[in-house]
Amino acid sequence: IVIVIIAVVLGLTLRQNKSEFESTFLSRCEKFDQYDCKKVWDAFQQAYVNKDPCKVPVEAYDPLIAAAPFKPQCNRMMFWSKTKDVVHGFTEKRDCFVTLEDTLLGSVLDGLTWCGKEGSKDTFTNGCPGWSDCENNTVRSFWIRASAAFADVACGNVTAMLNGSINTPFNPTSIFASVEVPRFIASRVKNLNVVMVIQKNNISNCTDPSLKNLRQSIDTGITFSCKDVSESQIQECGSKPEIACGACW
Ligand code: N1C
Repeated sequence: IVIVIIAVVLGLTLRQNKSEFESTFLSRCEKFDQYDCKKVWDAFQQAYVNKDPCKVPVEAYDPLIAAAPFKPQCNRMMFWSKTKDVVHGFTEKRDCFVTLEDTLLGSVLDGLTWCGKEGSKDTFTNGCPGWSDCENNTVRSFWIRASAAFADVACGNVTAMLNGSINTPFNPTSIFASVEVPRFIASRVKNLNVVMVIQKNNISNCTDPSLKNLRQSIDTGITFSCKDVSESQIQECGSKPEIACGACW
């Protein structure tokens, strides 16, 4: 009996408690059916655990993408750059578009920071490198890999919301420009429709020179359009379900 008690106590103290991060990951994951969240968690962890957080290449997340692949949702896929709040304010209310954050991996990791450490099998949420502290950082490599996989399945009419309140709405250093647009291929994607979000103090619109770069960088065969739409019009459509998705702008 004494031995059994000692064994149980030892086992309990040695067993690592689920971290808050893992709990968040699993509870967000479990909102999606048809996925084995424990498997997804394991595939996720292997990408960065026990590694220098600045030495996690984009490919480290390949097994994670394979464990939770993206399904194409033709004519409904929404991309964005510097317009996250407007986009999600809209997509939360209306079932018109699917963003990366509506997929399992995007929703599970949205807003989170994580990294590993050499010589440790834990996940840390403090002291992780920032977005531009080093090239191959844990969080940035994830978003690049996930965005690439999401763009790889884009098909039909693709929508992108860009920000008319900044100097360069189509910025070559953004994930949208550097990772997603180059993956839109004419055999899958018919049109790229840009919605330029116009606020009161907008400084650019569809005539901005950076949009010419976008038009020129898309695969030949994909048609391009750009429409200036006020933020209030997007919000109005978000709150009026009687307006058809296709009639929002
Ligand atoms: O660099 P960005 O914009 O152009 O990236 C946005 C682009 C979208 O189309 C998404 O599909 O890339 C995808 N994406 C996300 O879905 C996402 N969710 C949260 C890219 N980054 C994402 N984040 C965080 O936003 C990420 O941690 C990073 O800090 C920003 C990048 O957004 P951006 O510069 O506005």
